[in-house]
Amino acid sequence: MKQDALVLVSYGGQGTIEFSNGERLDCMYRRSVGRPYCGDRVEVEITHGQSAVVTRILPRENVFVRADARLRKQAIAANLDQVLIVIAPHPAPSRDLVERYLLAIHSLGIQPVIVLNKAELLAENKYNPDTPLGRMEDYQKMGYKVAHTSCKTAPGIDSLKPLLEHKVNILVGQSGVGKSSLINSLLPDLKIQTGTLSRLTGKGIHTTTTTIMYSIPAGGRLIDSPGVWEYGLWQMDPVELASGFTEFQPFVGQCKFNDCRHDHEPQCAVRMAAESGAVLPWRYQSYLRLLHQSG
Ligand SMILES: Nc1nc2c(ncn2[C@@H]2O[C@H](COP(=O)(O)OP(=O)(O)OP(=O)(O)O)[C@@H](O)[C@H]2O)c(=O)[nH]1
Ligand SMILES: [Mg+2]
Ligand SMILES: [Zn+2]
Repeated sequence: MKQDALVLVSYGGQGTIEFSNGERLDCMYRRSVGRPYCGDRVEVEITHGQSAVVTRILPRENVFVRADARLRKQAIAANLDQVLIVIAPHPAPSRDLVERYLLAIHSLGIQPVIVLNKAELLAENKYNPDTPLGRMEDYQKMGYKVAHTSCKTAPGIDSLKPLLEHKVNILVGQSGVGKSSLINSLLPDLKIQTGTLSRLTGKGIHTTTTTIMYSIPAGGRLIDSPGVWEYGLWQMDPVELASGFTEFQPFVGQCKFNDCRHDHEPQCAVRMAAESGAVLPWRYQSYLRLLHQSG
């Protein structure tokens, strides 16, 4: 018998799937079919009532990837609606981390939310305003959804809740910013959910090593992912890079040269916009760093 299912978690050669009636089952992969990702919709063959094999991976709407040191794409999860970029005062975000994520999310055509967790530490810690922590208002003005959260105290997680419902969301960000803690706070039945995911220990807080999809009681999904030190972007050409800086768009057509990289070219409208303040200078500086890194 063949049935469609959703992949909740994917290990080496096997994973846990969920059927439309909510039932969960461990299943095996076949080399010929390939390895599905968390969030993949698959067709499975069930034999003897209990053992399942993935026979087909259904077409993907998108795949969220990161690039490794050799710029090869590594899949994290598939079929997403929204990516929550989680940052915190501690560990402090690296300089272009948010921009890297925003570029990747833009290229997938899905929605970002920038979440500043451990927000209660902002008041205590003196932080450099010229870092992502000091730019939440700028992001909001640019039209991005932002949320300040704390898993320990005020402001809590209530502002985040309504942004997630009925969507497939993934939490990404540096290790230790509180992605798993947010999931813990957002999902009251997390223990029950982890209980049905066979390989998970559920032994409290520890570094996440596997990407796992949970259900939001009100509808929708929430995916936890392992933390990164730096989010690696794949090779992007200047056009793809600039298109991810959406506020540059009114200016890119006004550059003197069609193939302007918006760097040192004469009469570059983007650079002039940054000089006049029409584009935030720190965003332009970030663009230049990413441009030079992408070769
Ligand atoms: N002060 C404070 N600490 C928090 C908050 N949220 C999480 N923490 C703490 O931060 C530490 C790391 O939290 P995790 O939820 O494991 O972080 P993570 O992002 O899942 O880390 P990885 O799984 O390694 O990627 C834990 O000690 C949490 O108790 C918060 O809002 N405020
Ligand atoms: Mg975690
Ligand atoms: Zn230009």
